Amino acid sequence: MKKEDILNFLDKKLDGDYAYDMGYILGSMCTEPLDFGKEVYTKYLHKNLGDPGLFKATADLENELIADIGELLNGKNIIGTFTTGGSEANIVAMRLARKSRPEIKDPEIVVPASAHMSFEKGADLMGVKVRKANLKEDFELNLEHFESLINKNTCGIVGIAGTTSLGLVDPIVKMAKIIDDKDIFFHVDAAFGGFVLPFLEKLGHEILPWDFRVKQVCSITSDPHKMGLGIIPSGGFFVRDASILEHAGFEIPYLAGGGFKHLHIVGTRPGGTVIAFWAIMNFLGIEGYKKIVKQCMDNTYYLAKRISEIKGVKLAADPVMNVLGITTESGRSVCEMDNEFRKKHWMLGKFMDLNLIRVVIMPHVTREHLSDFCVDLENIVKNLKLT
Ligand code: 0PR
Repeated sequence: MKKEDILNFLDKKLDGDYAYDMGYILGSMCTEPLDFGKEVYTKYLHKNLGDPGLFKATADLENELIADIGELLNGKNIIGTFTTGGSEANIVAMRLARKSRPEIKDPEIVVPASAHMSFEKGADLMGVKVRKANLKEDFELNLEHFESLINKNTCGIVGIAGTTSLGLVDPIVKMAKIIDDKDIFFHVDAAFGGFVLPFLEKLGHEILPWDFRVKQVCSITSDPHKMGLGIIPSGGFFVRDASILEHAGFEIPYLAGGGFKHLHIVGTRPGGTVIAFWAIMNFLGIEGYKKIVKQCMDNTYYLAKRISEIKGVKLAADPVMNVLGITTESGRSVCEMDNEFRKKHWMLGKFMDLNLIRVVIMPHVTREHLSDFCVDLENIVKNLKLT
């Protein structure tokens, strides 16, 4: 085929996808990467960090960027690596937890019931048991139940800073106290919150410590491809100190650039996304991210207010970050509501276990999109007789 025909074919074929700027994507934690980042990415997309000896300068840049983001997470000399996303970062963390206690025959990790599916995936891969702590009525973690699940087989615990369903932050300091005198690996999943919470704090929001300020926290997931506006796929895994990684790497001796220890699940791994994220972070700076987070929060509060004015539905919880849960006042299932929204093209997240519809107010979501959404919400509530 000719290049022109191929491009025309692809344009037509892919027109069937939803685009972030259509306004309908209200349930995604990804967004349009920053244009400047795309430009940088296309220039460097051949770099392979799976063989870092060939791309030493890219590997250096990765380490510098990790340390910079580590500072944003209130750590010093933080090390780590970029991954394909939060799932890979969480699975790597689980592996480190498991490795940290080789004497445990039947290892377990304790997670809040709100933990992301990636922990189940990791557990399935590694033969680790996941014990899930209940949430309270208000969707916060039931700390007593959490504590009761910790036993001699517990090799790791997980706290979440920005839950997938509601963007809530677990009581990380209290969780840390529970394991203070125990040899248990503490991982914080801030895949979504990692590029929201630091800027919310700088905007004056009161957030309890959740990051490397809490000395028991060993590692953190924080993803560029969510609120960092990075290229898809790019996740981030941050570790407090090098000793944690000592026994965790897989030596690959035959690499063209020289032997290297792999920590990842993948081998070949993009350098372009990392370079692009270095560019994005340096271009936006703290002020740029603060502006983006503020705009997302202003839109979140706008939607929260509009929902509170509609009889029949209510917020599942007060928003901490730019994630909102909508539920019915009567307790009726949100499934029909979700179906009606889908008929009108609104792409939301449906959480059956919590009976809520999730809206993620990403940078691509505008006030106009939300206003249109509320008109449909009002009609759907009326038609379904939810009032
Ligand atoms: N940890 C948390 C707290 C998450 O919310 C997610 C994903 C992950 C880890 C895993 O991250 P990766 O998907 O990068 O591996 N949260 C979103 C979710 O499952 C992912 C997502 C993104 C879903 C875009 C839909 C979508 O359109 O809801």
